[in-house]
Amino acid sequence: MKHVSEQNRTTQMWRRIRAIRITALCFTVSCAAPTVARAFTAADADTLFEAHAAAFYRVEDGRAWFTKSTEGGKADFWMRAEQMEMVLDAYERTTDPRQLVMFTHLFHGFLADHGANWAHNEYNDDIMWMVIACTRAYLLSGTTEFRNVARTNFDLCYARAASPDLGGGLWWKVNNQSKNACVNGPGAIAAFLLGQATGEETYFTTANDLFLWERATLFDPVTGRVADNIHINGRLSRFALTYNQGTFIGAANLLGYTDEARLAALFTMNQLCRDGYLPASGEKGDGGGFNGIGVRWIVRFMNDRSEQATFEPWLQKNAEAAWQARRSPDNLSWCRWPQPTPPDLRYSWGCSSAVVITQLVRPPEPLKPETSK
Ligand code: 7K2
Repeated sequence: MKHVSEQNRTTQMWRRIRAIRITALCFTVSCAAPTVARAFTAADADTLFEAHAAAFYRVEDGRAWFTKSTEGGKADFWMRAEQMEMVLDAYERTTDPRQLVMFTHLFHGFLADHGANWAHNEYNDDIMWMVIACTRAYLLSGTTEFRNVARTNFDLCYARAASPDLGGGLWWKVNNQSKNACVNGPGAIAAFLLGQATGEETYFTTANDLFLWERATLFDPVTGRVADNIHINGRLSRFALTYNQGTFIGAANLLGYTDEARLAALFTMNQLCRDGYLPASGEKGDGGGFNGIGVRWIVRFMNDRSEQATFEPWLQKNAEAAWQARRSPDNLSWCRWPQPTPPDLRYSWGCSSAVVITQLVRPPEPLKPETSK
Protein backbone atom coordinates (compact mmCIF):
# COMPACT_ATOMS: atom_id res chain seq x y z
CA MET A 1 0.00 0.00 0.00
CA LYS A 2 2.72 2.41 1.07
CA HIS A 3 4.64 1.63 -2.05
CA VAL A 4 1.61 2.30 -4.20
CA SER A 5 0.74 5.62 -2.59
CA GLU A 6 4.36 6.76 -2.87
CA GLN A 7 4.29 5.87 -6.49
CA ASN A 8 1.10 7.87 -6.84
CA ARG A 9 2.65 10.86 -5.20
CA THR A 10 5.70 10.67 -7.41
CA THR A 11 3.51 10.29 -10.48
CA GLN A 12 1.41 13.24 -9.44
CA MET A 13 4.50 15.34 -8.89
CA TRP A 14 5.81 14.52 -12.32
CA ARG A 15 2.43 15.25 -13.85
CA ARG A 16 2.44 18.68 -12.26
CA ILE A 17 5.95 19.42 -13.44
CA ARG A 18 5.02 18.26 -16.93
CA ALA A 19 1.87 20.39 -16.92
CA ILE A 20 3.90 23.47 -15.98
CA ARG A 21 6.42 22.69 -18.73
CA ILE A 22 3.68 22.19 -21.31
CA THR A 23 1.98 25.44 -20.31
CA ALA A 24 5.31 27.25 -20.60
CA LEU A 25 5.98 25.64 -23.96
CA CYS A 26 2.54 26.49 -25.29
CA PHE A 27 3.02 30.05 -24.18
CA THR A 28 6.36 30.29 -25.94
CA VAL A 29 5.08 28.61 -29.10
CA SER A 30 1.89 30.66 -29.30
CA CYS A 31 3.79 33.93 -28.85
CA ALA A 32 6.43 33.03 -31.38
CA ALA A 33 4.21 31.42 -34.02
CA PRO A 34 0.48 31.99 -33.53
CA THR A 35 -0.43 29.73 -36.45
CA VAL A 36 0.84 26.50 -34.87
CA ALA A 37 -2.35 25.68 -32.98
CA ARG A 38 -4.74 27.29 -35.46
CA ALA A 39 -8.11 25.65 -35.98
CA PHE A 40 -9.94 25.30 -39.31
CA THR A 41 -11.56 28.45 -40.67
CA ALA A 42 -14.27 29.41 -43.17
CA ALA A 43 -11.50 29.85 -45.75
CA ASP A 44 -10.48 26.23 -45.16
CA ALA A 45 -14.08 25.13 -45.78
CA ASP A 46 -13.90 27.02 -49.10
CA THR A 47 -10.61 25.30 -49.90
CA LEU A 48 -11.98 21.79 -49.34
CA PHE A 49 -15.13 22.51 -51.36
CA GLU A 50 -13.15 23.95 -54.27
CA ALA A 51 -10.61 21.12 -54.16
CA HIS A 52 -13.41 18.54 -54.37
CA ALA A 53 -14.99 20.40 -57.30
CA ALA A 54 -11.65 20.69 -59.12
CA ALA A 55 -11.07 16.95 -58.77
CA PHE A 56 -14.58 15.61 -59.43
CA TYR A 57 -17.07 18.20 -60.75
CA ARG A 58 -17.53 18.18 -64.53
CA VAL A 59 -19.93 20.22 -66.66
CA GLU A 60 -20.79 20.10 -70.36
CA ASP A 61 -23.55 22.10 -72.07
CA GLY A 62 -25.13 23.01 -68.76
CA ARG A 63 -25.24 19.38 -67.61
CA ALA A 64 -22.97 18.44 -64.74
CA TRP A 65 -21.98 15.36 -62.75
CA PHE A 66 -19.49 14.21 -60.15
CA THR A 67 -16.98 11.69 -61.41
CA LYS A 68 -16.75 8.42 -59.52
CA SER A 69 -13.06 8.83 -58.78
CA THR A 70 -9.95 10.78 -59.68
CA GLU A 71 -9.76 8.45 -62.70
CA GLY A 72 -13.16 9.53 -64.06
CA GLY A 73 -16.46 7.70 -64.54
CA LYS A 74 -19.70 8.95 -63.00
CA ALA A 75 -20.77 8.63 -59.39
CA ASP A 76 -23.69 6.24 -58.79
CA PHE A 77 -27.28 7.48 -58.44
CA TRP A 78 -27.46 7.98 -54.68
CA MET A 79 -23.86 9.15 -54.24
CA ARG A 80 -24.52 11.75 -56.90
CA ALA A 81 -27.73 12.84 -55.15
CA GLU A 82 -25.89 13.17 -51.85
CA GLN A 83 -23.03 15.14 -53.36
CA MET A 84 -25.72 17.49 -54.68
CA GLU A 85 -26.76 17.90 -51.03
CA MET A 86 -23.11 18.69 -50.28
CA VAL A 87 -23.33 21.58 -52.75
CA LEU A 88 -26.43 22.84 -50.93
CA ASP A 89 -24.57 22.60 -47.61
CA ALA A 90 -21.91 24.87 -49.09
CA TYR A 91 -24.54 27.27 -50.42
CA GLU A 92 -26.25 27.47 -47.03
CA ARG A 93 -22.94 28.53 -45.50
CA THR A 94 -21.77 30.96 -48.18
CA THR A 95 -24.98 32.01 -50.01
CA ASP A 96 -22.71 32.22 -53.06
CA PRO A 97 -25.06 32.10 -56.09
CA ARG A 98 -22.43 30.19 -58.10
CA GLN A 99 -23.18 27.17 -55.91
CA LEU A 100 -26.86 27.32 -56.87
CA VAL A 101 -25.77 27.42 -60.51
CA MET A 102 -23.67 24.32 -59.83
CA PHE A 103 -26.71 22.59 -58.34
CA THR A 104 -28.83 23.54 -61.34
CA HIS A 105 -26.25 22.07 -63.70
CA LEU A 106 -26.02 18.93 -61.59
CA PHE A 107 -29.82 18.65 -61.61
CA HIS A 108 -29.94 18.82 -65.41
CA GLY A 109 -27.02 16.39 -65.70
CA PHE A 110 -28.83 13.98 -63.37
CA LEU A 111 -32.02 14.14 -65.41
CA ALA A 112 -30.05 13.66 -68.61
CA ASP A 113 -28.58 10.42 -67.23
CA HIS A 114 -31.49 9.04 -65.15
CA GLY A 115 -34.57 10.73 -66.59
CA ALA A 116 -37.16 12.76 -64.71
CA ASN A 117 -38.95 9.61 -63.51
CA TRP A 118 -36.83 7.33 -61.35
CA ALA A 119 -39.17 4.36 -61.11
CA HIS A 120 -36.61 2.29 -63.05
CA ASN A 121 -34.40 2.34 -59.94
CA GLU A 122 -35.30 -0.63 -57.73
CA TYR A 123 -33.93 1.00 -54.57
CA ASN A 124 -36.54 3.12 -52.81
CA ASP A 125 -33.85 4.74 -50.67
CA ASP A 126 -32.04 6.04 -53.77
CA ILE A 127 -35.16 7.89 -54.85
CA MET A 128 -35.73 9.39 -51.39
CA TRP A 129 -32.17 10.77 -51.25
CA MET A 130 -32.66 12.56 -54.56
CA VAL A 131 -36.09 13.82 -53.46
CA ILE A 132 -34.45 15.38 -50.39
CA ALA A 133 -31.75 17.06 -52.52
CA CYS A 134 -34.29 18.52 -54.96
CA THR A 135 -36.73 19.66 -52.28
CA ARG A 136 -33.96 21.36 -50.30
CA ALA A 137 -32.88 23.07 -53.51
CA TYR A 138 -36.42 24.28 -54.12
CA LEU A 139 -36.70 25.63 -50.57
CA LEU A 140 -33.43 27.53 -51.05
CA SER A 141 -33.98 28.80 -54.59
CA GLY A 142 -37.72 28.79 -55.31
CA THR A 143 -37.10 26.95 -58.60
CA THR A 144 -40.35 25.05 -59.09
CA GLU A 145 -38.81 22.48 -61.47
CA PHE A 146 -36.84 21.05 -58.54
CA ARG A 147 -39.97 20.75 -56.42
CA ASN A 148 -42.10 19.23 -59.15
CA VAL A 149 -39.63 16.47 -59.97
CA ALA A 150 -39.17 15.80 -56.25
CA ARG A 151 -42.89 15.52 -55.67
CA THR A 152 -43.61 13.22 -58.62
CA ASN A 153 -40.85 10.85 -57.58
CA PHE A 154 -41.74 10.90 -53.89
CA ASP A 155 -45.32 10.03 -54.74
CA LEU A 156 -44.42 7.13 -57.03
CA CYS A 157 -41.86 5.79 -54.59
CA TYR A 158 -44.19 6.05 -51.61
CA ALA A 159 -46.98 4.32 -53.55
CA ARG A 160 -44.82 1.27 -54.20
CA ALA A 161 -42.84 1.21 -50.92
CA ALA A 162 -45.42 1.83 -48.19
CA SER A 163 -47.16 -1.22 -46.76
CA PRO A 164 -48.83 -2.35 -43.52
CA ASP A 165 -46.47 -5.36 -43.19
CA LEU A 166 -44.37 -5.20 -40.00
CA GLY A 167 -46.64 -2.44 -38.73
CA GLY A 168 -46.04 0.11 -41.50
CA GLY A 169 -42.99 1.88 -42.92
CA LEU A 170 -41.34 1.61 -46.32
CA TRP A 171 -39.73 -1.34 -48.06
CA TRP A 172 -36.07 -0.80 -48.95
CA LYS A 173 -36.24 -2.35 -52.46
CA VAL A 174 -38.97 -3.37 -54.87
CA ASN A 175 -38.51 -7.03 -53.88
CA ASN A 176 -40.13 -6.14 -50.51
CA GLN A 177 -37.82 -8.17 -48.29
CA SER A 178 -36.86 -5.69 -45.58
CA LYS A 179 -37.68 -2.27 -44.18
CA ASN A 180 -34.52 -0.29 -43.61
CA ALA A 181 -33.53 2.83 -41.74
CA CYS A 182 -31.87 4.13 -44.93
CA VAL A 183 -35.24 4.58 -46.63
CA ASN A 184 -37.53 5.33 -43.69
CA GLY A 185 -35.46 8.17 -42.16
CA PRO A 186 -34.95 9.80 -45.58
CA GLY A 187 -38.62 9.09 -46.47
CA ALA A 188 -39.78 10.94 -43.34
CA ILE A 189 -37.45 13.87 -44.06
CA ALA A 190 -38.46 13.99 -47.74
CA ALA A 191 -42.16 14.01 -46.82
CA PHE A 192 -41.64 16.75 -44.25
CA LEU A 193 -39.70 18.96 -46.67
CA LEU A 194 -42.37 18.40 -49.33
CA GLY A 195 -44.93 19.52 -46.79
CA GLN A 196 -42.98 22.75 -46.46
CA ALA A 197 -42.52 23.03 -50.24
CA THR A 198 -46.15 22.40 -51.19
CA GLY A 199 -48.05 23.50 -48.08
CA GLU A 200 -49.99 20.23 -48.23
CA GLU A 201 -50.79 18.78 -44.83
CA THR A 202 -50.80 15.14 -45.98
CA TYR A 203 -47.02 15.23 -46.45
CA PHE A 204 -46.54 16.18 -42.79
CA THR A 205 -48.86 13.36 -41.75
CA THR A 206 -46.86 10.92 -43.86
CA ALA A 207 -43.62 12.21 -42.36
CA ASN A 208 -44.95 11.73 -38.85
CA ASP A 209 -46.27 8.23 -39.58
CA LEU A 210 -42.96 7.12 -41.07
CA PHE A 211 -41.04 8.53 -38.15
CA LEU A 212 -43.31 6.87 -35.59
CA TRP A 213 -42.92 3.55 -37.37
CA GLU A 214 -39.13 3.86 -37.38
CA ARG A 215 -39.12 4.88 -33.71
CA ALA A 216 -41.30 1.93 -32.73
CA THR A 217 -39.45 -0.61 -34.89
CA LEU A 218 -35.79 0.31 -35.34
CA PHE A 219 -35.03 2.73 -32.48
CA ASP A 220 -33.90 1.64 -29.02
CA PRO A 221 -35.38 4.22 -26.63
CA VAL A 222 -32.95 3.23 -23.86
CA THR A 223 -29.66 3.62 -25.75
CA GLY A 224 -30.53 5.76 -28.78
CA ARG A 225 -29.32 3.13 -31.25
CA VAL A 226 -31.01 2.99 -34.66
CA ALA A 227 -31.01 -0.54 -36.06
CA ASP A 228 -30.21 -0.86 -39.76
CA ASN A 229 -33.27 -2.82 -40.85
CA ILE A 230 -35.96 -5.36 -40.08
CA HIS A 231 -36.37 -8.36 -42.36
CA ILE A 232 -39.78 -9.52 -43.57
CA ASN A 233 -39.42 -12.47 -41.16
CA GLY A 234 -39.24 -10.03 -38.24
CA ARG A 235 -35.50 -10.37 -37.61
CA LEU A 236 -33.82 -7.11 -36.65
CA SER A 237 -30.32 -6.22 -37.95
CA ARG A 238 -29.13 -4.12 -35.06
CA PHE A 239 -25.89 -2.72 -36.46
CA ALA A 240 -25.79 1.06 -36.17
CA LEU A 241 -24.43 3.38 -38.85
CA THR A 242 -23.88 7.13 -38.65
CA TYR A 243 -26.07 7.91 -41.66
CA ASN A 244 -29.02 6.04 -40.17
CA GLN A 245 -28.52 7.80 -36.85
CA GLY A 246 -28.42 11.07 -38.81
CA THR A 247 -31.63 10.70 -40.77
CA PHE A 248 -33.47 9.48 -37.67
CA ILE A 249 -32.22 12.58 -35.83
CA GLY A 250 -33.15 14.77 -38.80
CA ALA A 251 -36.71 13.48 -38.95
CA ALA A 252 -37.12 13.58 -35.16
CA ASN A 253 -35.89 17.17 -35.03
CA LEU A 254 -38.08 18.40 -37.89
CA LEU A 255 -41.15 16.77 -36.35
CA GLY A 256 -40.45 18.02 -32.83
CA TYR A 257 -39.32 14.76 -31.17
CA THR A 258 -36.40 16.49 -29.52
CA ASP A 259 -35.70 13.90 -26.82
CA GLU A 260 -35.38 11.12 -29.38
CA ALA A 261 -33.13 13.28 -31.57
CA ARG A 262 -30.87 14.05 -28.60
CA LEU A 263 -30.64 10.42 -27.50
CA ALA A 264 -29.74 9.22 -31.01
CA ALA A 265 -27.15 12.01 -31.33
CA LEU A 266 -25.63 11.11 -27.94
CA PHE A 267 -25.43 7.47 -29.05
CA THR A 268 -23.58 8.55 -32.19
CA MET A 269 -21.12 10.66 -30.21
CA ASN A 270 -20.55 8.32 -27.29
CA GLN A 271 -21.00 4.83 -28.72
CA LEU A 272 -20.07 4.97 -32.41
CA CYS A 273 -16.92 7.08 -32.10
CA ARG A 274 -13.44 6.10 -31.06
CA ASP A 275 -11.45 8.81 -29.24
CA GLY A 276 -14.29 11.07 -30.34
CA TYR A 277 -13.62 10.44 -34.04
CA LEU A 278 -16.48 9.34 -36.25
CA PRO A 279 -16.01 5.76 -37.47
CA ALA A 280 -13.69 5.39 -40.45
CA SER A 281 -15.61 3.46 -43.08
CA GLY A 282 -14.30 2.06 -46.34
CA GLU A 283 -14.12 4.88 -48.87
CA LYS A 284 -14.91 2.85 -52.01
CA GLY A 285 -18.46 1.79 -51.23
CA ASP A 286 -21.55 3.32 -49.68
CA GLY A 287 -19.80 4.12 -46.39
CA GLY A 288 -17.59 6.92 -47.68
CA GLY A 289 -20.29 9.53 -47.20
CA PHE A 290 -22.09 8.12 -44.16
CA ASN A 291 -20.46 10.52 -41.71
CA GLY A 292 -21.31 13.54 -43.86
CA ILE A 293 -24.99 12.56 -43.80
CA GLY A 294 -24.88 11.89 -40.06
CA VAL A 295 -23.25 15.23 -39.34
CA ARG A 296 -25.66 17.16 -41.59
CA TRP A 297 -28.68 16.23 -39.49
CA ILE A 298 -26.92 16.33 -36.13
CA VAL A 299 -25.77 19.89 -36.84
CA ARG A 300 -29.25 20.95 -37.88
CA PHE A 301 -30.68 19.47 -34.68
CA MET A 302 -27.94 21.09 -32.59
CA ASN A 303 -28.55 24.52 -34.11
CA ASP A 304 -32.36 24.31 -34.05
CA ARG A 305 -32.42 23.20 -30.41
CA SER A 306 -29.42 25.13 -29.03
CA GLU A 307 -27.49 21.98 -28.13
CA GLN A 308 -24.05 23.44 -28.91
CA ALA A 309 -22.69 22.91 -25.39
CA THR A 310 -23.15 19.14 -25.76
CA PHE A 311 -22.22 18.51 -29.38
CA GLU A 312 -20.16 21.33 -30.84
CA PRO A 313 -16.71 20.54 -29.36
CA TRP A 314 -17.01 16.97 -30.64
CA LEU A 315 -18.10 18.10 -34.10
CA GLN A 316 -15.33 20.70 -34.25
CA LYS A 317 -12.77 18.07 -33.32
CA ASN A 318 -13.94 15.98 -36.28
CA ALA A 319 -14.07 18.93 -38.66
CA GLU A 320 -10.57 19.96 -37.64
CA ALA A 321 -9.34 16.39 -38.19
CA ALA A 322 -11.03 16.28 -41.60
CA TRP A 323 -9.26 19.49 -42.57
CA GLN A 324 -5.86 18.38 -41.24
CA ALA A 325 -6.14 15.03 -43.04
CA ARG A 326 -6.06 16.68 -46.49
CA ARG A 327 -3.23 15.85 -48.82
CA SER A 328 -1.10 18.07 -50.98
CA PRO A 329 -1.04 19.15 -53.69
CA ASP A 330 -4.77 18.73 -54.47
CA ASN A 331 -6.27 19.27 -50.96
CA LEU A 332 -8.54 16.22 -51.16
CA SER A 333 -9.47 14.81 -47.78
CA TRP A 334 -10.79 11.29 -47.40
CA CYS A 335 -13.33 9.91 -44.92
CA ARG A 336 -10.86 8.20 -42.60
CA TRP A 337 -9.60 11.15 -40.59
CA PRO A 338 -7.54 11.65 -38.44
CA GLN A 339 -5.45 9.39 -40.68
CA PRO A 340 -3.83 11.43 -43.47
CA THR A 341 -5.23 11.06 -47.00
CA PRO A 342 -3.04 8.71 -49.07
CA PRO A 343 -1.58 9.89 -52.38
CA ASP A 344 -3.27 7.52 -54.86
CA LEU A 345 -6.75 7.21 -56.47
CA ARG A 346 -9.61 8.78 -54.48
CA TYR A 347 -13.40 8.51 -54.74
CA SER A 348 -15.62 11.59 -54.97
CA TRP A 349 -18.11 10.10 -52.50
CA GLY A 350 -15.32 9.06 -50.12
CA CYS A 351 -14.00 12.64 -50.21
CA SER A 352 -17.41 14.24 -49.63
CA SER A 353 -17.76 13.74 -45.86
CA ALA A 354 -14.79 16.04 -45.14
CA VAL A 355 -16.31 18.71 -47.38
CA VAL A 356 -19.72 18.40 -45.73
CA ILE A 357 -18.47 18.55 -42.15
CA THR A 358 -16.38 21.67 -42.77
CA GLN A 359 -19.32 23.42 -44.47
CA LEU A 360 -21.69 22.70 -41.60
CA VAL A 361 -19.67 22.90 -38.41
CA ARG A 362 -18.89 26.41 -37.25
CA PRO A 363 -15.14 26.99 -36.84
CA PRO A 364 -14.09 27.34 -33.21
CA GLU A 365 -13.54 30.83 -31.81
CA PRO A 366 -9.84 31.70 -32.11
CA LEU A 367 -8.07 31.18 -28.79
CA LYS A 368 -5.85 34.21 -29.20
CA PRO A 369 -6.31 37.41 -31.19
CA GLU A 370 -4.42 37.28 -34.49
CA THR A 371 -1.06 39.02 -34.33
CA SER A 372 -0.23 41.63 -36.95
CA LYS A 373 0.23 40.34 -40.49
O1 7K2 B 1 -28.44 -2.95 -46.65
C1 7K2 B 1 -28.69 -1.65 -47.08
C2 7K2 B 1 -28.69 -0.73 -45.91
O2 7K2 B 1 -29.63 -1.12 -44.98
C3 7K2 B 1 -27.30 -0.67 -45.31
O3 7K2 B 1 -27.27 0.31 -44.29
C4 7K2 B 1 -26.29 -0.34 -46.38
C5 7K2 B 1 -24.89 -0.44 -45.82
O4 7K2 B 1 -26.39 -1.17 -47.49
C6 7K2 B 1 -27.64 -1.27 -48.09
S1 7K2 B 1 -28.06 0.22 -48.89
C7 7K2 B 1 -26.79 0.58 -49.97
C8 7K2 B 1 -26.96 0.60 -51.42
C9 7K2 B 1 -26.34 -0.53 -52.14
N1 7K2 B 1 -26.00 -0.11 -53.50
C10 7K2 B 1 -26.99 0.56 -54.25
C11 7K2 B 1 -27.64 1.57 -53.44
O5 7K2 B 1 -28.56 2.18 -54.18
C12 7K2 B 1 -28.15 0.92 -52.18
O6 7K2 B 1 -29.12 1.63 -51.57
O7 7K2 B 1 -23.97 0.01 -46.76
